[in-house]
Amino acid sequence: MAEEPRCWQNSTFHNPAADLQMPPRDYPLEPFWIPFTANRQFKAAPRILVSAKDMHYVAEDGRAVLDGTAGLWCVNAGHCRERITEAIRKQAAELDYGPIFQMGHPGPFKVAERVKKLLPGDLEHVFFTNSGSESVDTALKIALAYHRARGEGHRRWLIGRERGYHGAGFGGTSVGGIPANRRAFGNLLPYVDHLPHTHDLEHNSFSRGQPAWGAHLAEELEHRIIALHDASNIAAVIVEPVAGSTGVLVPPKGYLERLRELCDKHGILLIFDEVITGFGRVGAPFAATRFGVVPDIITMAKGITNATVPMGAVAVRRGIYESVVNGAAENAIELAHGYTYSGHPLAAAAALATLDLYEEERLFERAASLAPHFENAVHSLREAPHVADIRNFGMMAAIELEPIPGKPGARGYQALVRAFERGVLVRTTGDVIAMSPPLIISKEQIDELVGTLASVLREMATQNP
Ligand code: PXG
Repeated sequence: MAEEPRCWQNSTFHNPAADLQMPPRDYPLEPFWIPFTANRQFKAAPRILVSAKDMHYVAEDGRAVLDGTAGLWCVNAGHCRERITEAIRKQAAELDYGPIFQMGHPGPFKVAERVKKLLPGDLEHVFFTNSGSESVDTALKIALAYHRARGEGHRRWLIGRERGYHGAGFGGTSVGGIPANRRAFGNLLPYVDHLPHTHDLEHNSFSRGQPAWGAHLAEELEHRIIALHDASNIAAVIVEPVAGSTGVLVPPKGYLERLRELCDKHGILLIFDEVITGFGRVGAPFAATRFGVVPDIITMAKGITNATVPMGAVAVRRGIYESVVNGAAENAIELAHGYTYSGHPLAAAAALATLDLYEEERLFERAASLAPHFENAVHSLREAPHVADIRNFGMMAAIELEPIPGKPGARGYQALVRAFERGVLVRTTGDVIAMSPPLIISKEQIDELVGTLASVLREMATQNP
């Protein structure tokens, strides 16, 4: 196969759809209940994407839209990469599906080996799922099963963090710390508590990279959580090393290291949820590598297949796998857990091609080398109207806006809509604008992304001073 040109070398984007007369929408909007979306608001003025290549989407009206969010933090190598789409096409024709309970096919074995090579320490075994949510629920179940296998079944408490996002399953929602995501769903899991989050506008606003303030908040694990529940009852602590969904909260210097020490001291498993931070987003294979803090379990998804086919994974340290597997009776199923589509052949083929692409194009290193330009660009928005904070790490950044009095989230949503109208896709959560472009973005495109936001913010200020 001829080598694909590196897409950041093609700085001019030819939009094929722009030459076409776009057909009218030939489907109704009502039947689809759109996730995590204000359905009535969206359906009144939908934003529909119909195709994509490299750094751009094409909207249904034919406009090219620069992807400032890598889809939903997942298309790390850019869109519709030939290498990956070809691998999926080929696999679909060769082995479409294979049962994965008591049977096997090559794909997931190969992917597990490749992922293992990217992992730090002795994280050596990989369990496959189909999403980040399933990865989180799997990780929590593995943590409980591990303690039980070692005769410590009393360790039942699962500790998340305020403002954490760990997906939409009952486990992830329970350890998650975003109130709006929990409110409607009753009691959720029992035996769950939360650490405080580390964001504080007074102490760490406008930090470039890791804030200097906030490591002491890790002590809350001992001072409050362990004091309350007793260390011997706690199974695991789960955190995003850099929180994504909640608006890019970067760990204070020393914070993750201290969490690791405290978990070690008390026999508590430390889980890093790297669904967003995995596969290059922070300029290294994983945030664990980047911060030099090795957790016991890492959850991942999104970038593992460049988001082409759903796949998630949970990596565990050798001792966890061995305790659970060797702790069970011979010939017994050691972990009664898994999914019909765990290690699906199409996802596995997509993952292998994606990992090849990351490696050949050195995209994790590219992310690391682009990060300073990205940092300078986003921090140039400091003087833009209504900016309350700017934070960044690797190829993740957030601009926190002051809310319009009495209308939280309205300013953020306006920014999303206006940026989209100007041909740039960003993500907003409340009044925080998040950016996480594909790692193939060029410096010029970073400037375009940030420049567009600057004019959007100025324009909005004239209407909503
Ligand atoms: N953990 C983390 C850290 C995540 O960010 C999940 C788990 C769940 O993954 P799935 O694949 O089940 O969605 C996520 C997902 C956003 C946004 O813009 C973030 C996610 C998903 C959709 C939107 O903030 N993260």
